[in-house]
Amino acid sequence: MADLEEAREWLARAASVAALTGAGISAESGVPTFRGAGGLWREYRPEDLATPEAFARDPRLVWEWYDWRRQAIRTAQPNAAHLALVQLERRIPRFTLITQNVDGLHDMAGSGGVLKLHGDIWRMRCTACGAEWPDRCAPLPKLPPHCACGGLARPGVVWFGEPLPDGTMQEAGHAAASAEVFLVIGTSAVVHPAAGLIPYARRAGAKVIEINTERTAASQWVDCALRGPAGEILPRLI
Ligand code: BV8
Ligand code: ZN
Repeated sequence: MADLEEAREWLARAASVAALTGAGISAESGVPTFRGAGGLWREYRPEDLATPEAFARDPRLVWEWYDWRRQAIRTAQPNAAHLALVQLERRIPRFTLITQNVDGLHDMAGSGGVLKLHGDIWRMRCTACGAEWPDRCAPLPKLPPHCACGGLARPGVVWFGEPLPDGTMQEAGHAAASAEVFLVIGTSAVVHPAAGLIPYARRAGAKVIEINTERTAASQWVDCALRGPAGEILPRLI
């Protein structure tokens, strides 16, 4: 298992790098992770509410959860980990940032062309006419929100059981397959198909570096496991 110094050398020599981020990279910005202590809301688990079935059954309850999350992250700012990835993007000829997060903090930090596998909590989509639009109101004036056409609006995120946005996973797969170094940052690696990118990158020959406060389902695939908060480790790594 390689250490930080070796990982730094891999990055210094790499012409193509890809990074997969999860909720853990936003933890130091005060955004609750999914499976950590702050992830629970009332007595519900994300898997109970982030589904089309839950929304069809009780759109108001699902919107109460999203409105609570939007209020919780409205004032969140990118942390040193998000900013370190912006530095890396400027230095590496081919850099692709793939995120499972819906909080928009990578965009706010200045990352370009972020591949959002699971959508964006700051976008809405009409369930009737399909219109999509940005909305940063938190709290929302009315729950559930509606489209100008009168149709019920839903959060612009990918729920469990829903396919990922067209082309996004393909582009992420291409980036993982052509990466010399694949960074896995702040994800428990339990959600698919996102988590599948990690063994995929490894089999394609990438050096896989995991940055996480604890061991995860991906740890078996990594060449270098850097244990600790991403906000401290990433700036040292790059
Ligand atoms: C699909 C948007 C098919 C919504 C999210 C059985 C096996 C394999 C797969 C499945 C299965 N059964 C069902 C499936 C498929 C399912 C799935 O993977 N389920 C899981 C639960 C088993 N996947 C799907 O349904 C996907 N769609 O497969 O479609 C299909 C194809 C065609 C046609 C129809 C259907 C869709 C999945 C997308 C779900 N949406 N989010 C919303 O946000 O409200 S997923 C949700 O989990 C978030 O996006 C989140 O990012 C993601 C993953 O969680 P993590 O990011 O990893 O966060 P977590 O809290 O788990 O972990 C945080 C980590 O950070 C921890 O490791 C912690 O140690 C670490 N950490 C904490 N602090 C720090 C830190 N690290 C560093 N520094 C710190 N400071
Ligand atoms: Zn509409």
